[in-house]
Amino acid sequence: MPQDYDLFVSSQSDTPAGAFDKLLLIVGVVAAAALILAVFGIASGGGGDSGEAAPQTISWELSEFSIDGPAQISSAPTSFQVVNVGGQIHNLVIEETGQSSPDLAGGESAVMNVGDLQPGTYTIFCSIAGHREAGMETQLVVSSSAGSTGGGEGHGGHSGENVDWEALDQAMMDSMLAFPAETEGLGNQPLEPRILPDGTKEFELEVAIVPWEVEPGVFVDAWAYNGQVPGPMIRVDVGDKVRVLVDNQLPMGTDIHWHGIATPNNMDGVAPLTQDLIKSGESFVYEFTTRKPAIGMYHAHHHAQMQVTNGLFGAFIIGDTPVPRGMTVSGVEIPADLTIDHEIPMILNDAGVIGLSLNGKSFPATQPYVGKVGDWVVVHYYNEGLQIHPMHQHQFPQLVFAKDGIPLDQPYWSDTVNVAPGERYSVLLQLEDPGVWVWHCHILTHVERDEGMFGMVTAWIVEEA
Ligand SMILES: [Cu+2]
Repeated sequence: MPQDYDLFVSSQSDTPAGAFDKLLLIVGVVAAAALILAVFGIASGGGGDSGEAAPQTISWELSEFSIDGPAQISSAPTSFQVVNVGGQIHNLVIEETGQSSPDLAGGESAVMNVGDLQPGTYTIFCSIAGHREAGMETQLVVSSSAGSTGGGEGHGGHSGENVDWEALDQAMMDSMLAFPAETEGLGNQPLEPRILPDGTKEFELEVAIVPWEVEPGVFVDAWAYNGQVPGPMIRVDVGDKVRVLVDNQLPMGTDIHWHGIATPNNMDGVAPLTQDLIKSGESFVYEFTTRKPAIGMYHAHHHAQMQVTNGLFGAFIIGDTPVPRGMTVSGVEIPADLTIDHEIPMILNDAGVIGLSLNGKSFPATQPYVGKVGDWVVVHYYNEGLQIHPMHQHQFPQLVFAKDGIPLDQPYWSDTVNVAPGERYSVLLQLEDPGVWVWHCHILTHVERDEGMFGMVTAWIVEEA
């Protein structure tokens, strides 16, 4: 497989003139779809003027650390649709009535039938320890159904009465037109080794907390290798002697596990079983000789639920994983002489301070990918998050040819590739048609919210050859 990172990096940074025109085109289509949805939403939202209060469904979004929903609703038979769009476990409790949703993991949702709430002011909070104090508390005013013309400020209600549908349309259009947005910092950058006299390839990783612009203007305290999220990409050959010097500048201990890569047991990176914890301010040297090709990753194994999701993950690729050149799969012949024009490691995350993201960025800060009609693309999906992500590529079917870096005897075509935590899928696709083609996780709350498009979305900008 050719090493194509120059092309990869440059295609990320230069967006050709005309890309925005193409974006405008798809935005037109999407606007039409949004209009249709809005019409259906109104049609199904109840809220007629007959005087009898129609049942209503109120949407709530839980995240770190806020509860987003309407400030005011009218008294009526009410259900709460509660969605956890964050990464940690949350719930929703109504203090005055004691009603509670189940505990929801990130991405989960539940419907609470709360009945006919009497007019008054209610306190809504999350009862997970510390979360209310951290900001997960809000007030809900329930007004009598006769006087329910006010409100309208709540953005999560969607009950059909006090929702500003036009504002929802506009928020989505604006968020999409903001793509691609420039932000500081780019992860996955190739890390050059120092070649020692005996041929050993030596890499240095400094582990520290750094400011990281996840989405435009939003900086988080990322836990990063060499100041990048994902950490720098390490690429070596089969049979290489590898040395990785780790300098821990975190406020706590850490270690590094080489996921999907064979190492001596004492290099597996699982403190305290295979090594001592690399304490704050300490360093450690990992040394191993690579045995076979791998689409591997490296990440912290100590308090990984926090360290990895906060950014301590990166791609580690060994040798060449063969692409099925010359093979015929489901009637489609893969050219024997194809050359790979773009090779893209795409690391998925959904939790910690980084949150729902592709390669450490949330839409519209995700990198656009630019190619020409006819180009062949290899993508390595990595999931370093806590949830499964069905990665959907518009227009171009993806030939899954390796799972966890292991070549498949029977590759298969898929337009949506499910990637579970810890998994890697390598896919081949060809950019067959010009235009802007979006590429995203298909769990819809991972890509869209009331404020518009965000999270796990990017796009191909395909030009005529
Ligand atoms: Cu997802």
